[in-house]
Amino acid sequence: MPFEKDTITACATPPGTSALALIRLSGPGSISIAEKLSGKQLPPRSPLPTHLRLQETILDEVVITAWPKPKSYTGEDLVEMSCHGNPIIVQSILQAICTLGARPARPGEFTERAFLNGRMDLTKAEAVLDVLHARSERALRAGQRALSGQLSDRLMADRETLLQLLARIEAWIDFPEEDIQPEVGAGFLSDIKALLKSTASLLSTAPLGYRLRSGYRLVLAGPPNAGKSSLLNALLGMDRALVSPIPGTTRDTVEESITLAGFPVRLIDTAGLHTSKDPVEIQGMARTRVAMQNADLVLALIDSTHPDDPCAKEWELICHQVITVLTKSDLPSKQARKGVRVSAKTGEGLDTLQSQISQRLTADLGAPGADEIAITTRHEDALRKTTEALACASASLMAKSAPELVASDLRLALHSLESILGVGTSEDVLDRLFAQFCIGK
Ligand SMILES: Nc1nc2c(ncn2[C@@H]2O[C@H](COP(=O)(O)OP(=O)(O)OP(=O)(O)O)[C@@H](O)[C@H]2O)c(=O)[nH]1
Ligand SMILES: [Mg+2]
Repeated sequence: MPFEKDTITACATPPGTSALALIRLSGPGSISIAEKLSGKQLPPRSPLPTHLRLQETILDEVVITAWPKPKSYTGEDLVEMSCHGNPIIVQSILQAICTLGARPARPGEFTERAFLNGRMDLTKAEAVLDVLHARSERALRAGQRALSGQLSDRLMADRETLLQLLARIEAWIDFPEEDIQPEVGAGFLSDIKALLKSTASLLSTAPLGYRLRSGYRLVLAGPPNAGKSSLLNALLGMDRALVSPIPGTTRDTVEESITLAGFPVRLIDTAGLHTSKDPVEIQGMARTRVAMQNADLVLALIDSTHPDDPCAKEWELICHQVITVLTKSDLPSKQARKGVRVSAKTGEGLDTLQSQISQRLTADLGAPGADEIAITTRHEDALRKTTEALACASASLMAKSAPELVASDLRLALHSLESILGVGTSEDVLDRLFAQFCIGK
């Protein structure tokens, strides 16, 4: 059922001063409000330069485009106004629009309306979020693919197969005398197995999706004064963390993002690990250990000017993935251990280190594919349920159980699969999802 009640408005561009700002209106009153403010009739889908006036006051010189329903972003009457990017102007236009009957939009409400009006399924609405928030080229490409419908097309194809399987088994339940035995019927089991393969292949993209959205966690660990903060700053190319010759300078974790091999990478500098009775240092080191445990990769820093490191063994115990880094390579070395030699001071070895990190990253998450899709944790949960239900249906079929049992599992699989596309998705899931959007989108 189409969703259309009130008219909403918001500024779709970020707050602050800019050359232009974009104000949007959506809902039944949007075109008439814009026509009242401009005093002109708006041609459909054609930009119109005009002035906006409230009573006798000129609000701004703007360009207005009206997008009549149903072929607009939201599926409702939609108006976009480009005005000068001064927050005072933006505010006065928004106020005037609200005076004429609109209300301020909630975060994501334009996209929510697009979804509720059937302009996009839920995977595409989520892809809008991915495209807006992508922090690397690879994340952006994956988001754009989902937005263009590659994920929903795959899910729709699986849904179609499931519907056909259900129709076949229900026909057998309803007309058993016809003796259409689905377990021996053409390809019934192999269709379920093909579906299982398809959902499993989508499920396998979940770790990639998680890393593309949250970033690959790269932790810099080592004893105090090993040069962790200096290396963090050198990798970032900016002076982010405090550096000093006093051991124990960094007491808490310090995080910053960079892009490596097309991935968003979260660099996490930590408090140095050593034996200490200082309660603040003990807390800081506890955070270091948590960061190491949650890391995708740890750079284990060893000061090459020091012969030994009492905590070195701990890295191997805590971390799965370690690259040993010998720091301060510009100074004479007293270390026999092997590792990537770097100098935060001269930049020596940084290229080698970056390419080793990139190699690990690609080994962990695979090289970018031309049709790469990266599902979200919401998709992952639903796909797991789909897979479980399909596996049950397949087991029941092989055990020659009652066809009603197989049908019930297939219905469950269908229900979970459809929830990914937004069919029957509960209101609180939708609320949580759209709340992640910015206002005006
Ligand atoms: N010569 C030289 N000195 C370095 C290099 N990297 C770090 N240092 C020096 O080593 C000292 C410690 O550096 P930090 O980066 O603060 O070391 P840290 O591991 O973060 O130390 P904590 O925060 O105390 O655990 C500082 O005096 C740095 O200037 C380097 O590549 N070459
Ligand atoms: Mg430090």
